[in-house]
Amino acid sequence: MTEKKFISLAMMGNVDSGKSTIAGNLLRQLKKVDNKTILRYEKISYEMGKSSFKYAWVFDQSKAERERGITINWTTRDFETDRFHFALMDTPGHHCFVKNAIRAISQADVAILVVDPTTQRFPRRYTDQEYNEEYIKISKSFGIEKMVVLVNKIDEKSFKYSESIFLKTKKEIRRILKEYGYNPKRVPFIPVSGWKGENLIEKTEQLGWWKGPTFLEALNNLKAPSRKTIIPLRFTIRKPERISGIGTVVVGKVETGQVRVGQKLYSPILEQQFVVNSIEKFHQKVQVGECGALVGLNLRNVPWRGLRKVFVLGDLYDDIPRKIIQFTAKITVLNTNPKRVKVGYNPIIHISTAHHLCRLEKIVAKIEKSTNEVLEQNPSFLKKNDSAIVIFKPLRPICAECFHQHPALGRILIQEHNIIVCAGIITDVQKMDFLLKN
Ligand SMILES: Nc1nc2c(ncn2[C@@H]2O[C@H](COP(=O)(O)OP(=O)(O)O)[C@@H](O)[C@H]2O)c(=O)[nH]1
Ligand SMILES: [Mg+2]
Repeated sequence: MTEKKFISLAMMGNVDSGKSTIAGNLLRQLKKVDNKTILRYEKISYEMGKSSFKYAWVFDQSKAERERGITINWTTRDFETDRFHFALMDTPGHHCFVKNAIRAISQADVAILVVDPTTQRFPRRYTDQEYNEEYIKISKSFGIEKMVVLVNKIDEKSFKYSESIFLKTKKEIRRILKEYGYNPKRVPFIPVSGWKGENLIEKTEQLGWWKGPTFLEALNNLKAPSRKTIIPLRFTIRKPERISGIGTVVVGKVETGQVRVGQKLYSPILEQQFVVNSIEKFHQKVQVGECGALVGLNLRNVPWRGLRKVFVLGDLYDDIPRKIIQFTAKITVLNTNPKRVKVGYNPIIHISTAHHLCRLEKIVAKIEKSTNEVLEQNPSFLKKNDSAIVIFKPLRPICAECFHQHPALGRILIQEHNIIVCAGIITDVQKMDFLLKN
C-alpha cells in the first residue's frame, strides 16, 4: 500500500466565525475525539457559562483560551480520508494574536476560510469583509494557491439555511478572491453549521437546495500539492518542545527535500550541528519525514534555550543554510501606511514562521509589477499599489532564501496594526560565512 499524500490545512477567518467549533466538531464526527471528552467539555463549559464553546475546546486547550472563549495558540490535529492524511491547524482570529495565525498559515498547503454571514454582534474596528480580505491577502502572500470557503452558521436565526444568504456571501467573497489573484471558480464554497455539525461530513435535510459536496468531500477532492522533494532540505520550526522520556523535540514542516533519521542538520543561527535521533509524525515513529510533512524531530545535543530563536534547519552537507545580513526583495504595497514606506522604515517582517525587525535601506526602483519595467529610480517613498525593488537589513542576522530556490523561505509579509502593509518575494540575499561551533 502506498502511503497517503499529506496535506496541511489552516483554518483562518475572523474571531467568532466558528473556526474552532468546526474543527472540533469535525474531529468528533470523525471519531478522533470521543464523546466522553465532548461530554466532559460540555459539563465544564456549561459551569463556566461558556457552553457554546464545547466543540471549540477540542482545540482551545489552555485556561486563558477557555475563559476568554477565544483561540490564542495554534494547535494541530490530524485525520485521514481515503485519499489523504490531513493536518488541521486551528488559528486565532482575534487581532491580538494574528501573528500566531500568520505563522500557521505560512505552513499550510490549503487555507480554509471560515466566514460568518449572520448579523454582527458587537461593534468592530473593521467590517467582517475587511477581515476576510486581510486573510485572503495573507494566504496569497504566502503562496497558498488552494482555498476552501466555509459559509458557517447556516443554522442561525438570521441565516435559516437560506440559499440567497449563501449566494450573496459567496458573491462578495469571490469578488475579493479575484482581486487578490485567486481563480474564484477553483475555490469551493460550502454552507455548514459547525455547531450542529451539518454538512461537515454528512448532508443535512435542511439544506435541500445544496447539491455540492460536504466539507470532508471537498477536502477529499483536493488535488495533491506538488512538492519540491529533490531540492535540499529546509525544515521550518514552529516550536521546540521538551517531552519527558524523549528529550527535545522540534515540531515543524519539511518545506523542501526530506529529513531522515541519522541525518546531520545545521542551524545557521546557533552555528551548530545536530543529529536526528528519531522522527515522529502524529505519534507514529517514521524513518523519513517527506517533503510537505509536519513532523517532530528528536535531536541530539540541542541547547534548549537557544532553540527558541531557531527557525530553520538544513542539511549539514547539502546546500547548508546560512545567516543573511541583507536581502533584496520585490514588494508591493497593499495598504497605505501613515508613516509611508520610505528609507529608514523599520517594520517587522514575517518570513515563514519567524518575524524579524528590519530596516528599509534602499528603494532601488519603482517598477511595473507584471513586466518589471523600471518606472522610477531611487524614489524617496512608496504608496499604496506601488511595486518596487527594495533592500532590507535585518537588525540581527536571519534565515531567509531567494524565492526561486526555497519559496517558503523567500516570501515576506509586513503587517502593522493588523493590516498587511506590504508583501513580496526575496530576489537576492547577502550571506554570512559558514561557521560551526561544535
Ligand atoms: N449557531 C451557530 N453558532 C456557531 C456555529 N459555529 C460556531 N458558533 C458559535 O460561535 C462562537 C465562536 O465560535 P468559535 O469556534 O470559538 O469561533 P472562532 O473564534 O472562529 O474559533 C461560539 O459561541 C460558537 O458556539 C454555528 O455553526 N452555528
Ligand atoms: Mg477559535
